[in-house]
Amino acid sequence: MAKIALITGATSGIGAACADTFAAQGYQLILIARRENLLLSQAQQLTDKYQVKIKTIQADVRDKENINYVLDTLPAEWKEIDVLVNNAGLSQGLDPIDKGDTDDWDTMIDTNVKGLLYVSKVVSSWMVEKKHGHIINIGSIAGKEVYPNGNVYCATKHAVDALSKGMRIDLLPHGIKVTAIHPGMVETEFSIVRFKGDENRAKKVYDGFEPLIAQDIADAIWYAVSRPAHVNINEMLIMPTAQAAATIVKRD
Ligand code: NDP
Ligand code: 8X3
Repeated sequence: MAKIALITGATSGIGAACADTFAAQGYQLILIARRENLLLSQAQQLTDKYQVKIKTIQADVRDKENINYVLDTLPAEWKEIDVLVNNAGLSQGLDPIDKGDTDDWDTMIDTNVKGLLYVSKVVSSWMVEKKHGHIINIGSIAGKEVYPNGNVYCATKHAVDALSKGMRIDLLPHGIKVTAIHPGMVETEFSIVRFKGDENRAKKVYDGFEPLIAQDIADAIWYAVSRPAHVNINEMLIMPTAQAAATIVKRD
């Protein structure tokens, strides 16, 4: 029977690259994101390319009731999830703490921390029953360092770092692996979202150096997932060669 991966935030960037990578490996996919048109076209493309079964769930990970509902009502055979990739996340704004928008703070905390928890609670309970599974949490260099104006986004990613360690401890008795993947700068829709659609400002973030691409992170995730049963990759911090720390980048 094909293995199953559930990927949140699958319509763009790292999540979309993961969907392609897991489908290429023959996994059945459950893909969650808010933009239904993208989910549907992506599922069609992957089905055509790899002939794998895909279930799309148009949902917002912040909506606890709905997340519980859509996961609980999955057919039993789709609850046999081998890999959960907690990828849905975002940054909004880049302002000093006294000038930040509290709605942006709520969005980041609700998505990056609480959304990850809502999905993890349900899926980890199924993994505990089976005594099998692997949870991949997408953290960030922003979960290892704090940079100017990154305040709340960095706090959410520090929370993902702590939660990954906590999950690893709590799920240890059940043989469930937990891996945190911490990327540096990856060129995706991330900066466009951070700067609320300002594509010129977003593009400048990656000017003068070669950033990571989403596939670099999908490759790292696949490396972690494809280790033998007795090996767990606790975490990986993956940077562009031109980036030494959150704010130290060698630009041409
Ligand atoms: P993208 O903006 O390209 O992708 C983000 C994905 O998350 C989209 O598919 C989006 O889909 C989904 N998403 C956002 N909010 C929600 C929500 N409330 N419910 C469900 N899905 C949601 O960015 P990346 O691929 O770069 O980001 C993926 C992860 O990687 C994030 O957790 C980010 O913090 C992290 N990261 C990114 C880095 C970078 O430099 N790009 C570096 C380090 C970490 P939709 O809009 O359809 O819901
Ligand atoms: C995204 C990386 O440092 O650009 O998590 O905020 S950073």
